[in-house]
Amino acid sequence: MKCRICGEKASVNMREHKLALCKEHYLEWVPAQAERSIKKYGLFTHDEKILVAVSGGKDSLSLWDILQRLAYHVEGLYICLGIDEGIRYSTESQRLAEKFASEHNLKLNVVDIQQEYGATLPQITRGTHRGRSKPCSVCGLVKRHVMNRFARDLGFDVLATGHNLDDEAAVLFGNTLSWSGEYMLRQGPVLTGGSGLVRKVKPLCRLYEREMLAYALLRGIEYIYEECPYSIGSTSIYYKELLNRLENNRPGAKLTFYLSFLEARKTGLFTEREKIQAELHLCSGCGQPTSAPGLCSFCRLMERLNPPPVRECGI
Ligand code: Q46
Ligand code: ZN
Ligand code: ZN
Repeated sequence: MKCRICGEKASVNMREHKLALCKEHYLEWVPAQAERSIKKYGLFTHDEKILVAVSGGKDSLSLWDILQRLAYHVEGLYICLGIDEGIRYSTESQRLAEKFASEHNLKLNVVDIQQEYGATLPQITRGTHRGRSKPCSVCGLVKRHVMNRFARDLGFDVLATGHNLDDEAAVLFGNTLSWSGEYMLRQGPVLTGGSGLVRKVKPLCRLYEREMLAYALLRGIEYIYEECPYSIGSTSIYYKELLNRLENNRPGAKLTFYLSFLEARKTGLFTEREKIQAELHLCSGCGQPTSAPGLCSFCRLMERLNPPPVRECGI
């Protein structure tokens, strides 16, 4: 297989695009694809301050790498969740995020949730619903809250995450199965900000997971290979496996699924009721955006974890 641009031996063959490229041209092609999404969906400009959520994994470190190569004004945020039973996932992923930052002379901000909120993610999960909450739903909630609060308080214009096409297609597949209109309306390359919510963007949303893997490997980015121990057996991994089987038989199916959804969404696919349900409110506790009026899920979670002291009745 030869590189379509220079005719040298190809390093990456993308059946989904009918395109093969050598290492040099592949490492140019990926940032160009990200830049195309940034422009097409109006994600951000060179004048804006961007915070990249960095987990130590291949996607977020590659995103950080790509944005600095494209000369955007970017800093990283690592959230230490304290998932350290067994493989010391948090310690190792933080070490790799810090290593990447220092090697590229980039600024990494770190929020340790144990220092900030008095408990690690496993402790928060055990302390809720008598330990029956799923770690990933608690984790998603905590990360969304911390990322938005940090970005808002430190004056960032935009929060960028490393979600790739496989992540987006899996979420869309799950939402489609139950036709969850309000969630589908909030899914996309950009979630507009305002009223306490910092704009959230996904510059890698059109790039396949294996394309990002190839980018990280060819760029020599050292990332955490181990998956988070809580991801084992998750629904999103199951959906990804199903979609991979589809993609194997029909290269490009995932991209078509996602892009067709984005097109269909523009044409009145959803009811007025779903549009109202998708609107955000401000939490009466922390002032951050929430899907329903009253306290947000994060504040309710923290309330359950640290209930107010029981008062003496005084009789
Ligand atoms: S870190 Fe958190 Fe993931 Fe681990 S607990 Fe689940 S959501 S799997 S991206
Ligand atoms: Zn080439
Ligand atoms: Zn709140």
